[in-house]
Amino acid sequence: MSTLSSTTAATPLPAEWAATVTTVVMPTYNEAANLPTMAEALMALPLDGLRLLVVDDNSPDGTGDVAEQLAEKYNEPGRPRVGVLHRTAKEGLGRAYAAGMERAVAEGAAYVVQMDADGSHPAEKIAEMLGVALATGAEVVVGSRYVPGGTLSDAWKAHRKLLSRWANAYASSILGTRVRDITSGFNLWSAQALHAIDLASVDSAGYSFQVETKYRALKAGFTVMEVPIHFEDRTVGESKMNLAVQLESVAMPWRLRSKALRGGGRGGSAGGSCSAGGARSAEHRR
Ligand SMILES: Nc1nc2c(ncn2[C@@H]2O[C@H](COP(=O)(O)OP(=O)(O)OP(=O)(O)O)[C@@H](O)[C@H]2O)c(=O)[nH]1
Ligand SMILES: [Mg+2]
Repeated sequence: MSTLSSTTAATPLPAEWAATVTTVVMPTYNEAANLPTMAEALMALPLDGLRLLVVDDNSPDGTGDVAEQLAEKYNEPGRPRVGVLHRTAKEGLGRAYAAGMERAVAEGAAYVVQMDADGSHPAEKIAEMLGVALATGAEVVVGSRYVPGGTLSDAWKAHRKLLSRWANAYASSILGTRVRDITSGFNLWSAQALHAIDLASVDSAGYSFQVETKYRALKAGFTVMEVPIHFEDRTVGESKMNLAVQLESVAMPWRLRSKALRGGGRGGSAGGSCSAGGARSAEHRR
């Protein structure tokens, strides 16, 4: 099965596409040791329109200050490249994303990329994800571990791989979606799609934000595509995953489904997804 990654990864985007204002929104909590490396990798990409917005929840390790130093380092007169949204308390990944993505769009982003700060997501794939969105008109492009060509870190033990697979199958089967990596945290969104899904009303405080937002996009009739990525394990710093967050992730698909059944959903069925590798056909529902 052919994949776009093999043909487009090394091909630079046309200059006009590379100039598209694309903001990487990066939530951080105690990521001071990771953030400079992340910023360096992003700022080195051949994407003139790329910006980074760090959303820090007042990290005790001083990540917010590190982010300010990076803004000073990379911002140029008339060319803002790094911004920082300081929030006062740790409210969860989902809340940080909702605030950051809203800010990014308000500041003029045509596309927004969600990305962890711990090195798990490959920065060099952003150009490909943007290229897929611009070439196909897809409003959501998922960096996917579970389409052909997608891979997981060897550091992940078998039980963790199984758990991740299971979490995807669990959410997808309850919600009736066909996105293969609906739990992925590495996604590119058009500003139009973000506006339509109404970030302010998203229920998820934690990681289920990834599932809820994709589900809302599908229900609103937007096309979701998936491109394969390699997912690395965190090597520096600590995971913020905890029991409360996991329980929310278990409950959320049921909550979303019952809300949709009660008529609180946003329009059509949520099935459509399309692999950039050509594994599926796109289903537009507008
Ligand atoms: N602002 C903010 N960022 C958060 C919060 N929780 C997690 N993050 C960030 O969200 C990203 C993902 O968190 P991780 O702890 O790596 O979670 P994960 O990738 O699902 O779990 P691991 O596989 O264990 O790394 C990281 O950049 C975190 O710093 C939060 O409450 N607020
Ligand atoms: Mg992580």
